[in-house]
Amino acid sequence: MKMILLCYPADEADLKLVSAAAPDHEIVVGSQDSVSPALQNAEIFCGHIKSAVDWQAVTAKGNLKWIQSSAAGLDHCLVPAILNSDVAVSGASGLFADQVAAQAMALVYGLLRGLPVFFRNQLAKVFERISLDDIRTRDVAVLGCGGNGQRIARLLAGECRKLVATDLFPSSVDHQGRYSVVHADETDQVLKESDIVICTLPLDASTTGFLDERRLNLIRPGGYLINVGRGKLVDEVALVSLLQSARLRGAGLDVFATEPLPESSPLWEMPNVILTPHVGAQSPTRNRDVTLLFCENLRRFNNRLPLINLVDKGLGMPRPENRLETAWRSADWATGRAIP
Ligand code: OXD
Repeated sequence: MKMILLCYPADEADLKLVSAAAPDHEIVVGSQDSVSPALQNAEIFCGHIKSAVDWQAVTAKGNLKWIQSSAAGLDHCLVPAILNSDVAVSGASGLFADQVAAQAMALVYGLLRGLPVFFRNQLAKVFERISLDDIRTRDVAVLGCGGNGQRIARLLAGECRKLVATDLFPSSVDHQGRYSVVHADETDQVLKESDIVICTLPLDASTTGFLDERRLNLIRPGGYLINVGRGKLVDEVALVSLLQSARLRGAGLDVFATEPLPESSPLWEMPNVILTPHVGAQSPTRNRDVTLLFCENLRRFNNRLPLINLVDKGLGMPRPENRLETAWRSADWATGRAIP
C-alpha cells in the first residue's frame, strides 16, 4: 500500500478527512525526529520539516512523488535535491493570509501608536503621553503581492496616503483599483518613496539578503520596516544600526535570521522594535485549513488535475494561475472558509 506521511499537528478529525480523501493509502503520522527516514518510503508528504533531512537519499529512493508544504514558506523543502527532481511541490501560500495580514496590522499600528513605549511604561506604572505617528500621512510599500501581500495591501489601501505593491507578476494582482502594483524590478524606486515597508517576500537564493544595507537606506528617513516573510530576507546587522541611529524609526518583526532569536540579539532591548516569535500564521483553524487544502489537492493529484499552489521550481513559488487566490477567485474550490 502506498504511504502518505504527515508531519504537522493533525488531530483525529484531520486524519479522518485525509483517510476519506485517500482510502487506498496508508496514513502515517511522523514526528520531526522520525520524518527523515520515513520520507524515503512515502509517496506523498504533507507537513513542515524543521529537522535535517537527507533529501538526496529520499529522491534516490524514488518513492516520493509530491510534497504539500503545511507552511507558507517553502524554504524547508525547496532544497537542491528536490528542485532537481520530479517531485511535485505545492505550498500553503495564501492559506494563512488573514492571520499574517492581521499580524502585519498589529505590528504597523503598534509601532505608529507607540505600543513599545507604552508597554514599558505600563510595567513601570508611568503615565506619560507622547506624540504619535499617523498612517494617513504615510506612504506604504508592500514587497511581494502573493496571498499575504494582497491581503495586507487590501487592508491598508485607503488607510494610508498611498500604497504601492511590488510583484514578479504585477498584472496578475487583483488590486481592484485601490492601490498600484509595479514589477519587482522597480523595488528600489518604491523604497525611496515609502515610509512604511512591509516585506512578505518568499526566501530563496534570489531573495536572501534582499533588504541589504543599501536597500534599507533607500527607505525614507524616519521610516519603518515590517517583516512577516522570512528573517534572512533582511540584513539584521544593518537594520539594527539604522534603528540605533534613528535613520529608521521602528521595526516590527515576526521573523528572524536565526530562530529562536538569540538572547544576544540587540533587537530584544530596542525601544523602537516590536518582536513576535514567528506566529503570523497561527490561528485555531490553522491545522484544519492545511488538512482541507491537502484533501482538495489529493483529489486533484488522484485525478491528474493541476494542484492548488503548485510550485514552479524555476520561480520558487506558484505561478499566478495556480495560486490559491486564483482558485478562490474562480470559486472552483471552497472549503467552508469564507471566500475573501
Ligand atoms: C510560515 C508559516 O511559512 O508559519 O512562516 O506557515
